[in-house]
Amino acid sequence: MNAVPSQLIQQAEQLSADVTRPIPGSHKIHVEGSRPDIRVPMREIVLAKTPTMFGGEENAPLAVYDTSGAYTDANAQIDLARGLAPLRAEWIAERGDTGVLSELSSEFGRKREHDPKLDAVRFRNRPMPRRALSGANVTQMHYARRGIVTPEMEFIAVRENQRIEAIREAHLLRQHAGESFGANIQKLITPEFVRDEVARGRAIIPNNINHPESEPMIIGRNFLTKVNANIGNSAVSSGIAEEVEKLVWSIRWGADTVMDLSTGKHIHETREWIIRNSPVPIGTVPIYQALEKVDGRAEELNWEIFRDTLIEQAEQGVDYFTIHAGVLLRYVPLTAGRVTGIVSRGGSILAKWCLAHHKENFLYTHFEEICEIMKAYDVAFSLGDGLRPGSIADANDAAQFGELETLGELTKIAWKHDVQTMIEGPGHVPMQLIKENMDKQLRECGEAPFYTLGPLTTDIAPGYDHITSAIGAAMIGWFGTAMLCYVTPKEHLGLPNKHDVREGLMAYKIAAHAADLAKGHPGAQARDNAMSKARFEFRWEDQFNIGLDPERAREYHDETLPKDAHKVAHFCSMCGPHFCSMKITQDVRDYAKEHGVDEEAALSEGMAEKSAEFRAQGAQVYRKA
Ligand code: IRN
Ligand code: FE2
Repeated sequence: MNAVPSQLIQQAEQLSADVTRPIPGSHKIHVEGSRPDIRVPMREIVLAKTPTMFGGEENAPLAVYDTSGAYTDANAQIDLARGLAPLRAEWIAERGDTGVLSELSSEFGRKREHDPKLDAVRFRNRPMPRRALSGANVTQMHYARRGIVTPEMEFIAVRENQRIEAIREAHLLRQHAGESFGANIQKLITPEFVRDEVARGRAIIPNNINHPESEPMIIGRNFLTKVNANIGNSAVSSGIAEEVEKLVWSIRWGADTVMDLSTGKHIHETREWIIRNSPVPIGTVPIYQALEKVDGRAEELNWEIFRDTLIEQAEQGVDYFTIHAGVLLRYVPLTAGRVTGIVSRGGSILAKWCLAHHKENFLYTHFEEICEIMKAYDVAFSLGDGLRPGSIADANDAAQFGELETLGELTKIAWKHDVQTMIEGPGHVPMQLIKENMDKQLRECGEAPFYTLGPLTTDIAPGYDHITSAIGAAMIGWFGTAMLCYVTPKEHLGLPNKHDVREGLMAYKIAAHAADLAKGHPGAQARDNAMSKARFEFRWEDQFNIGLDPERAREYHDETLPKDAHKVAHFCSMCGPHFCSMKITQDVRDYAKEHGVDEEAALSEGMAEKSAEFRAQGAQVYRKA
C-alpha cells in the first residue's frame, strides 16, 4: 500500500466557505417519521406576504427536496476527519443479520488485501465495517419481498412527498387553476408503496450497510426523477481535498447520487474520504481500480483481482457498482463498422480483455458470484452500457441493443438473488430514436429502473453538451427513465471544474423536474405554482429563492436593477415599467373592480388604453417567454 502524504490529508480536513455558504432565503428542517430517529431532511423556503389593502396575506413556506445533507444545516457541526453521523447504524444493527467484519471469518476466501488499520486517517464517527452473517441476505429488495417495511422505506416515503402541506397547497392551487394539469397531485407515496416497488424490482434503494451516513433515497420511475453527478480524479489532476469539495458542491446543487470515477493516485483513500462525508449514495466503476492494480494492462485483469476489488469497495461502503457484464465477446465485432466504435471506458477495457483472451467476459461468467458479494453488503447493480453509441450515427444499432438484451437476462439473475438492479443507457441518440430505447429497456429488463447518460441529441455543440444532452434527458425522463447521469459543458473536452459541475447539475435538475411535472409526480407542481404566484405578485425575493439557483437569479436581476427598491417593483428591465404584461393584467383586474365591469370587458377596454399608450411611446416591446 502506498502511503498518502500528510499534506493531502490536512487539505482535506477543511472545506472552502464557497461550497458551504448558506442557500439564500431558506433553512433546513427535519420531518419526523413514526420513530424519533427517522428525521427526514428538507429545505424550507420562507415566503413573503402577498400585498393586499389590509397589509398582506400569508404565503405558506415551501418545503423542497434537499440533497445537501448537514452541510447547509446551520446547527450542524462538521468535521471532515470525523465523518458524518451514521444515522442508519441503529437500523442496520437492529435487524440482527449482520456482524462486525473483524469478528467474522472471511466467507469469500481471500486474505484481506486492504487492512483498514493501515488507513492514514480513521474516521471517528464510522461504526465498525460489517457484513451479512453467513447465509443472510441484507438487501432492501430481500426485506421488501418478505413484506418488511424498513425505516429506510418509510424515510423515503416522507421524503418523496415533500410534506403534506405542500401537497394541500398544490391541490388548492389546482382547483384555482382548473383541472387541466396535475391530475395525480393527490396521490401520496406511502411506505407500503415504496416496499412494493422495491419488491417488484421497479425501484432501488442504494444503501450499502457500510455507508450508514447516507440519507435514504430511491431510484424508480414512480418516484421523483433523480440526477447523478460524476466526480473523481484522473492521473493528471486533483487531490483528495478537491474531490471532497466537488462532492459537497454537487449535492449543494441537487445531485441525488455521486459517482467517484477516480483513476489517479490514492484511489482507496480518496474514496474513503468521499464516502465518510457523503449523505448521498456513492457509486463506482470497480473495473477502473482493478485496472490500476494491473498497471493499466487490460489483458492482465482476472476474476480474482476484480473480486477482491469488489469486496474492498463493498467493505468501504460503496452503494452501487457499474458492472459492464453485458459486453459479450460476440458483440464486439458488431462495433467495427461504427463511426465512433466503443466510447465507454469500462466497455473498452472489457472488449480488449475479451479479444486478447478470445474468451467470454469474466464479469458475465462470474455473475452469480458477483451477486453473492452484492447481497452480503446490499450493493446495487448498475449494469453498465459498455456498448452505448458514442455518436448520433451509431444510435440504436445491433451492438447496443444486443447488449441491452443481455442486461435483461442478467437482471433476472440478480433478482433471483434479491439483488437490487438498475440498467445504464445511452449516450448519443437523436430525438426520434429516444422512445424506442425506453420501451425496449422496460420490456427486456422487466421494468428495472433505467439510468441514462443524457442522451445527447446532437453532436455539433462541443462546449454546450450539458444542453444537447439535457434535451434528451428531459425526454427520456418523461418516458420513464428513473435517474439521469449529468453531462457538463466540458464533455468531450476536459475534466469539469466547479463551474462546469454547477452548470451541468442545473441543466439536469431542470430536465428531471420537467419530467416530474409531465408525469404528474405529487409535489412537483407545488414549486411551480409557488413560483408563478410570486412572479405574478412581483415578490422578487421569493422568485429568486424558490428557484433552483437563487444566487444566479439575483445576480442577473442585480445587473440592471440593483437597488433594494427594485426588489418590490412591479416590472423588470426586460419590458420596463410600462410594458409588463403581468402589471397590465393586474391593472385590468383593479379597473374591473373599480368600474364594476367583468374582467373580460375590462380586458378589452384596458388593452385598448395600453395600446394607445404603446403607440404614443413608439417603443419596442420584447415578447416575454
Ligand atoms: C450512465 C449511464 N450510462 C453510463 N453512465 C455513466 O457513465 C456510468 O454510471 C459512469 O458514471 C460513467 C462512465 O461509464 P463508462 O464510460 O465506464 O461506461
Ligand atoms: Fe460522447
